[in-house]
Amino acid sequence: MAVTDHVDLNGFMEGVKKRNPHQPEFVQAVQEVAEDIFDFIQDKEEYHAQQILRRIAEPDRVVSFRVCWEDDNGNIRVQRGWRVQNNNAIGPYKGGIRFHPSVNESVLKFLAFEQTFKNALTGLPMGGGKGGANFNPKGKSVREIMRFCQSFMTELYRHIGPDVDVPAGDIGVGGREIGFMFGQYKRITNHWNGVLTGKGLEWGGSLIRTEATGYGAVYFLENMLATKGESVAGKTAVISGSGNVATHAAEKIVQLGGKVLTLSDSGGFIHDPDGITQEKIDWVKAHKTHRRGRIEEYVEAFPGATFHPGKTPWGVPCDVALPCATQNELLGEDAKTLIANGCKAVSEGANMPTDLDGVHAFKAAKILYAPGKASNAGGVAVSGLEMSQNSERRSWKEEELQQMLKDIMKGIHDACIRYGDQGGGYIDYVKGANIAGFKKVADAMLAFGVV
Ligand code: NDP
Ligand code: 2IT
Repeated sequence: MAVTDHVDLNGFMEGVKKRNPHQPEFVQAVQEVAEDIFDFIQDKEEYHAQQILRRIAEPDRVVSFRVCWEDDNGNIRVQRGWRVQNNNAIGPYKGGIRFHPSVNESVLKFLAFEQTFKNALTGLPMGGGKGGANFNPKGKSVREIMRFCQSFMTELYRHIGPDVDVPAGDIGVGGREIGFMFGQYKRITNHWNGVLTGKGLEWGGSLIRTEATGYGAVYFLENMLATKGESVAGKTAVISGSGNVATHAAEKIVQLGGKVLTLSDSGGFIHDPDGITQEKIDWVKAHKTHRRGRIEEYVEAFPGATFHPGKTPWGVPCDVALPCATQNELLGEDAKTLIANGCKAVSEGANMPTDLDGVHAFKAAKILYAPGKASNAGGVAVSGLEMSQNSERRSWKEEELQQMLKDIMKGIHDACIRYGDQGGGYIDYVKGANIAGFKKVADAMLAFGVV
């Protein structure tokens, strides 16, 4: 009798839960994928026999390490760092680094798992990984951030490399932190290479990498709306977050003629019924640089707006919604509220911002709903283009990169239609993204045999 977890979805998920106790985010991410993949592989014996999903849901390795650093008062502080290398079937591990107090192994395993499918969807040769630390950059001095980044890289460097694993930014890690980490990598190894992406333009970075995730999420939204003969122009948008992804998503919505009503941070959300214009977005970007300001201060600068402490923005009526802050920030009830208020489309800028109840609600209502692994892939896609430019030792022009980003987002949209078209004008983008991402990785794994 075949030994297999692939008996049925429930049996498979029981095994995942048992092997990953106390890792709810990881279990949630696997469940969302498994719900679609079990349907798809039902009549595909090879995927069962080779235990492909079971293998993708077991990281190649999880490296966990101590990160010591000294704060400005001379206290020795100890943080925990990780790099989760989930799967390198189609290319070197690739994925961001997150610095946030909520970081733990479950969060990074879910992110590395999601990244595996996302990176496959871009069409570029990148495997899936993610890393980070339970370090809180808020309120830290620049020198403290530098010392932390250097200490983090002093361990991480031995696990990464331009053909091995290429980290980038994520929550709490932007260009400044990538600079500190790249400097330390170079100092330890004496190698100048494309080991990190999201680098500064003067030292190997790519044009439009900073903007790519937010812009890409709006390009994906445009592609979805186009299937209904509609566009972003004239639409009202509710956006959460006020970091890299949220501000650039807002910027692209404004450029395409939409009206942005909200932004948020962990303190609450602001609602600006007059619309958050480019000038106001520039204010937010400057204000939130290096996580110094709070979004609530927006209402002092722009008195037409209101601040709603401790709340998420999903109750504000809108045509389109873009969750761009963090995981599980949009719950089942929020999804129902958005649907009841007439929201037509949701494009996720964050990773897994919608919980499973919310995903099921969007699917049941058959609205245009794009999961992060499809709609926020623009960031890692331009990271992939940064890797190519580093290998080529040259820099491509902005127009070329803009076009490539648009083409990649369109390619992901096409892939979602290929596997997610349910007939009757409904496209299940979750299913489409899961199957298209899975198939590419799975077929590569089949070619390699049991390794
Ligand atoms: P930033 O650090 O630039 O901004 C994060 C934003 O989200 C801040 O407004 C922050 O608020 C808010 N936030 C973070 N954690 C929480 C929380 N627990 N509750 C409420 N709000 C929170 O990160 P990014 O914009 O880069 O990342 C945002 C999301 O996009 C993440 O899910 C990330 O994984 C995803 N993503 C990022 C990509 C990139 O290229 N940067 C690529 C693809 C996905 P506060 O300031 O109060 O902490
Ligand atoms: O979640 C993500 O895709 C990112 N944080 C970007 C990863 C990358 O390698 O650019």
